Amino acid sequence: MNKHPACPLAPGTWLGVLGGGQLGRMFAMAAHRLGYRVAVLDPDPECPAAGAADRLVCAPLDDPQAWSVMAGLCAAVTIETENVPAAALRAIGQRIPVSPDADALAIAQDRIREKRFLAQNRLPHVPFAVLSDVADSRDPALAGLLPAILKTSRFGYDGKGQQRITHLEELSSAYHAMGDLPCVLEQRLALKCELSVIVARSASGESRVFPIPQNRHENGILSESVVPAPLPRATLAKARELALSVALALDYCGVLCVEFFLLPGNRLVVNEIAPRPHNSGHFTLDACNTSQFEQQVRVLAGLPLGDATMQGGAAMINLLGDAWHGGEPDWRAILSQPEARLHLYGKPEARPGRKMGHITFVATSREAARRAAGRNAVSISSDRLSVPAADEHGGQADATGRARKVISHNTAAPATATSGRAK
Ligand code: AIR
Repeated sequence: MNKHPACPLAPGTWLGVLGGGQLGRMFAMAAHRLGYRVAVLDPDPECPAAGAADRLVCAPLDDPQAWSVMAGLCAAVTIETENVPAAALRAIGQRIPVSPDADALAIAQDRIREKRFLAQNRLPHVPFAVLSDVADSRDPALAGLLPAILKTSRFGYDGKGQQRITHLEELSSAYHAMGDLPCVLEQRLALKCELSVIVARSASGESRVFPIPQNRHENGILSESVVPAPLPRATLAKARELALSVALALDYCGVLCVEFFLLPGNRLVVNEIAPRPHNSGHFTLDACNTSQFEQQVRVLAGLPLGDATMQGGAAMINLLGDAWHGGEPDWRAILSQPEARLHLYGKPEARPGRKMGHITFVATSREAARRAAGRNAVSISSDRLSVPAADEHGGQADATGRARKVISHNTAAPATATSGRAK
């Protein structure tokens, strides 16, 4: 496989990204800063990355003709979601360098393969069982894993495709409700906290690890990351070591996030692996010398990795679509805070639980950053945001006159276990 440019790609060269969500948008912005041109493959003409890219190849992610267009236009291609078929990277990788490679994506996008990979490489993981058909769900031996979370093997993220299981009798109907698709049953563990380690690794095996955030989730969706995680040095060192072992075992090239659960006794287990920049790494945009997206560009373009350190501390808060229930929030209070860096993704449709943007509070210490975030919590909370007049469709026209569609809040959304989060 064509893995890596022999020498750095010159500015002006086209870099491609498969997927056009917010992660693709931030990749495009970082690539532009270094002088590259960017092509995005996404089926949605209004996807967040479309406005930040030089060219949108508007087609489904599984369209082989579109893969061919990307391979013809770009000098190297990366991804921004694991819902890209591994076959896309395999096909494009025959012609130009891709990162990550198709094998790493195939493992990280499929919970069954991911768990088996961790087990085979003796990396600590959550006890699990694979359910390939409904007969498996009736196996009495599964009682040993309960209480547990049933997760679809593919295509789940932000708490989607997950269900809590307390009694064995619930399992068959839950399996059926998940579409009779291959699943993993994961034991629900008592967690002290969650943390994530973001690693950038070049084709030559050089790596940089970012400061480690501690993450808090609500309803299966990341709500806050605080950096550096307030944990013992030895625990952070162990998390770094394990994340680098994951990257090495995958022979990974690109940016990778390894999410961990911290258990009582400060024991770490890998929750999951994301083969791309990660929401919990958004603080790197404002707080680190090099962001996770710039590292993604650097690896793809064959440039040296950047310095991943930060001074002081940061707290990142996600802005979900719920905050738009009365129309576009009034950002003036946030923008007047010196510690706050507001990022909005330009999504035309605000759905409950949908990631619309984030705010990073950057300060001289983690505590100061948290205090600044706390001070702003009132203005961030959806109840307290000022509500401009809505247009006749229930949406609100933004400054460009484009109506933003606001989908009503579904209060009946099921809660997801802390340990049963997104893929
Ligand atoms: N994403 C990818 N995996 C997990 C997440 N959150 C990002 C990618 C993807 C976007 O979320 O950038 O394209 C999809 O967001 P949405 O709101 O359209 O579901």
